Amino acid sequence: MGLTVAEKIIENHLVSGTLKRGTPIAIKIDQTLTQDATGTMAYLEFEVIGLDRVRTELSVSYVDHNLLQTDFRNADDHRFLQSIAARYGLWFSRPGNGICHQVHLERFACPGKTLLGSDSHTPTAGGCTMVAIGAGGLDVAMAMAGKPFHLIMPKIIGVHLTGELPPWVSARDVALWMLRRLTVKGGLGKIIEYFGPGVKKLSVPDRATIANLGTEMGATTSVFPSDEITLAWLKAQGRDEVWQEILPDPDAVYDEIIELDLSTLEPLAACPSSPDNVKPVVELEGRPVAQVIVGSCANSSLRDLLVVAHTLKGRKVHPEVSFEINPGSLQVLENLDALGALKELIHAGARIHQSGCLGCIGMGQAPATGTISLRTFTRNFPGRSGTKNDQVYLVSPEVAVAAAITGKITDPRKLGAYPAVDLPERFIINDALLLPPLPEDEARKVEIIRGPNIVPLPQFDPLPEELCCRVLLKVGDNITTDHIMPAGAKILPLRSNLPAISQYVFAALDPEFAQKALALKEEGKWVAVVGGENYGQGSSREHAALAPRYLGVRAKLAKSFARIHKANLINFGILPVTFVQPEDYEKISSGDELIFKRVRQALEEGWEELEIEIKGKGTISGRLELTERDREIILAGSLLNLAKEN
Ligand code: MIC
Ligand code: SF4
Repeated sequence: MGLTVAEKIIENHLVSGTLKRGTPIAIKIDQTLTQDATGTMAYLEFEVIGLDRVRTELSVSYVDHNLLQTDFRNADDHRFLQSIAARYGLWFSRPGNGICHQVHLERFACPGKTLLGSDSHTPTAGGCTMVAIGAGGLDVAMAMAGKPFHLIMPKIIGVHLTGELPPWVSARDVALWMLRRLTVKGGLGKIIEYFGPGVKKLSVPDRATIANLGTEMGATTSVFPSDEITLAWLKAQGRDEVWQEILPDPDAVYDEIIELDLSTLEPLAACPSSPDNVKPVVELEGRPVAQVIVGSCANSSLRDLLVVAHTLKGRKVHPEVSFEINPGSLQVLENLDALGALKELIHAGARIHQSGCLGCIGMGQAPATGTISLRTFTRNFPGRSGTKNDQVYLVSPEVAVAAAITGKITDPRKLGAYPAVDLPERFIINDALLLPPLPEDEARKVEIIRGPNIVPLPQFDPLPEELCCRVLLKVGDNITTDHIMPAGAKILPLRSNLPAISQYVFAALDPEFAQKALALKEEGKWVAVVGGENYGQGSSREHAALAPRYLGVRAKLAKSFARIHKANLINFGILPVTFVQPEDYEKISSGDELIFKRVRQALEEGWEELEIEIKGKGTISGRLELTERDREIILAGSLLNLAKEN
């Protein structure tokens, strides 16, 4: 039987297990990436593991998320990260060099390799045929230590692409079409693999946009084949020596096939406030827009900014619109300039920002009250922009620029001729802000620089025989990690300071959550949180597990969990339990006391279900969907404890 592209790469990296769907596997990780907001914690964890140097083929530490430097704290984090990279043999991408996923695609992505990144959009590199997976910082720290990555072998959805995108329709619309079909949880436990003649019509940055947004479907990763288009991209990056052809076998078998004729697509938009709330732009036309931003790891490549610049030629930004450009990387910015397109943007009235995540993670660029913001970003979860009751629409660069010109949501097909965009055969490559790893003897002499905001990790104790927890919060479906552990300009500087950041856990849902949890902790009591479907979707931030654990959260009971968040809960010894009978969700209220009976024994003996007493209300059954390794981690109290025991 033939293999798909994803199967070929996974098979080549299997350390344990087989390609049998739904079974635990471990894969060798060739490359890792971290970004500053998750990186500080990941390197504190790597230090606890106690190795002298990273044991991957390549590891990169990027600074892209928090560039504001409103006080000493971010600058301290950046210096810490730079000294860590020098000490342990990593590449270091300095602030201003660009968003990790865009820079990785340009400088390091390599067909056929595996990549583990402490950022949920790591699958972007699937556009260059990597099996690239987002994970918590601790999993990435373990991979840097040369340990395999553990996951459940996903199903593979094949998306058969035919036809060609019409004018004014682009890769974003492919992803939005997929999001409408799969929803934010349809990719759970799945890899999305694109194949068929339509693939040839998509450049690597287009493929990367589509792979990037697979994260919003909950997919483990998304993958494209490696063909002559991939070769052209690598040549343009001066890296064609890493190219190899990787195509699906003609008799490859997908677990499910979705047919998509690209020529039938139209401009789409994800409406407030979920990436899967997708509608055709024609249905939204005329709504007034106050802000438009082109940027983020999904849509800020040279192609994206060229389309915008050329469309603006001879036009001006509408007086009611703040039109902002966040270039994906320094390389994008420099090439844009060399092609004369930066001038077009500036002349039309665009505000040019430095390369980085910026408003995508709420670091500035918050929209005005009650106004619509159109963004080529990845997520429009409520409040993520930094403004309460925000109205963020996720769109293609084409739809974005149309609104920047007209001041309202506009079908870009009304703008006339679609500008031709030719990518250079060879990009201007400038690695001025990319520092290579130091040789071992020099690296050993490097001193790690630690500012006062960098606080070492606490110890977490093993699981008790029986868990008695107070339910401090009950939430609904699709709760995001932005709800659990918000980001933004106020909170992001605290990512390397666990006691401080813990104060903001669930801040928007219950501002007193942290206080109440700490008070219970003082009394020696644990806390539980109850959730609905797809609990913990979104970011890979392990702080959404680590900070609650610090506050004494020991169990989460939900209808279902998002993949990365569940792994993070396990890594920090929080028990993820699902309802055997989903209707039991109704039986629990905030304030109830839950007793997870004989929980140690349940984990030690591999039980699939355990009894949960709701004090004064009766007993329900909880499901333990955990591998043997997951059980060992939870019993030990955290993955770090287990690693030390072994
Ligand atoms: C995001 O887009 O939510 C982030 C910020 O990139 C996160 C990582 C983080 O919280 O630091 C992600 O997607 O994993
Ligand atoms: Fe940065 Fe936004 Fe991409 Fe996250 S989604 S990595 S915040 S650009």
